Amino acid sequence: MPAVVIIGAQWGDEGKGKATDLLAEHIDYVVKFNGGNNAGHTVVIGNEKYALHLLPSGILTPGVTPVISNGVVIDLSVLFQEIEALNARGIDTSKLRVSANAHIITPYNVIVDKVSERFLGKRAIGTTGRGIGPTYADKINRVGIRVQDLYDESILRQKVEGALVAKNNLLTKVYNRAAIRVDEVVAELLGYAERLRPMVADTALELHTALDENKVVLFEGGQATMLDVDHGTYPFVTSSNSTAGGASTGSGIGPGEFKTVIGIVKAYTTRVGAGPFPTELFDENGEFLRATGFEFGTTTGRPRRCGWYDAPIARYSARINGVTDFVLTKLDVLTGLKEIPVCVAYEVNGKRFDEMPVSQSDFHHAKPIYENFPGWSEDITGCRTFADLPKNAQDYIVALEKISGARISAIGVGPGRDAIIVRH
Ligand code: 2SA
Ligand code: GDP
Ligand code: MG
Repeated sequence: MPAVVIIGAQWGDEGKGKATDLLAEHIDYVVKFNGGNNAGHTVVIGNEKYALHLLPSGILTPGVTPVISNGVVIDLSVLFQEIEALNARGIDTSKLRVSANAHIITPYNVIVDKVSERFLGKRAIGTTGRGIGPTYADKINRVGIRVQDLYDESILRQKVEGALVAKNNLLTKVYNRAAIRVDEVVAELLGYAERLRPMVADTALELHTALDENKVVLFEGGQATMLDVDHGTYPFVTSSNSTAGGASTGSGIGPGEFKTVIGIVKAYTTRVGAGPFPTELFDENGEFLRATGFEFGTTTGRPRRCGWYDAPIARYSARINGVTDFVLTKLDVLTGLKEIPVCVAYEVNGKRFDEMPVSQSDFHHAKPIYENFPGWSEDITGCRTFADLPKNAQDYIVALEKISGARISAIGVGPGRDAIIVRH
């Protein structure tokens, strides 16, 4: 399994951090290939809880080389804050490698993210306000600032000037804000250059070399399939490819290398931010899932929208990502429910859809068709084999596996690192 990809199969916060961290003991490199500090991975090790945003969660495992590859957008102030916070808790971050081609989230892109959301009003995406969308927009628009630009002051200045022409027009004429000064931005960015220099690398070359030497490289996706800019519920998505294909373009490793694609799927569904969500619950069951699963944003603290498991979405994710194995997380959160509904198909204007409708309007109006499964009341957090689980929990997993498009190879039964049942 030299190149392994982990992706979220729903709308994020499936517990990817825990799965990455679990596998990290077998791996040599962990690569963050998309997104930025919009991500939030909570990892619990013993009594210690770590919330990571920009750094890959594999950084917590001694001996692993963490890599931030070209597909990531980096807020340098957050990068150094996270490094310092981990160092203060005794975590070694000295092996971190950062791609020279990764794009930098500039201070003006954070401002543009926040003001443009405000101006969208009812049509706002509900972004994390971290400057992610505007930074990827600059990248695609070819006015982005890359890590390597920090080491050529005149190029950096030209690029910042270029990027600010349109931005300052927009900020002053449309958004009623003060213009941003080139000198201030350049000085701020240059302030990080020397600290960053030892980490800057040709990460694609380093990863190729590692794979040639049969090292195990884990690619850790941020956000999730339904938030992917191409395959998610556009425009209510993030601005990167958070599906398995993003691991290839976001790192410079050819698609043929990825033989194992692990989809992380929660035993129910959550979403943060705006956009369609057919199985969303507005009743006491939704409250139960939020409270029991502690469903609040790791980055922003926002309450997450909660709903039942959606099998057409799991199948869609299995297809889009080429999922070889699912890890089903948070099964313990369902303990105590008498009945557990699972969405098996949708109804839109009287018509049944067994798969995700391609039309966004149809998906906005999709009503879930549920099948009910009997619940269990036994505490399952101590279960470590499939056979330890109550019969109804076993049946629930077997039923999900049949309708989700790939085998369920592991099951999370609690937040702790060891609270997992490995089946395959
Ligand atoms: P952005 O900031 O441009 O990426 O926002 C666009 C949409 O993507 C969603 N998004 C997320 N959804 C779930 N989890 C994320 N990470 C944090 C977490 C979120 C938090 O782990 O809890 O703390 O609020 C994440 N990042 C982006 C976002 O909600 C928008 O719908
Ligand atoms: P990520 O964005 O996919 O990395 O997920 P987050 O870290 O944002 O959210 C997942 C949360 O669920 C974290 O607080 C984890 O500690 C927690 N978690 C992960 N697996 C399990 C599990 O099996 N059971 C329970 N109860 N919590 C879990
Ligand atoms: Mg998260």
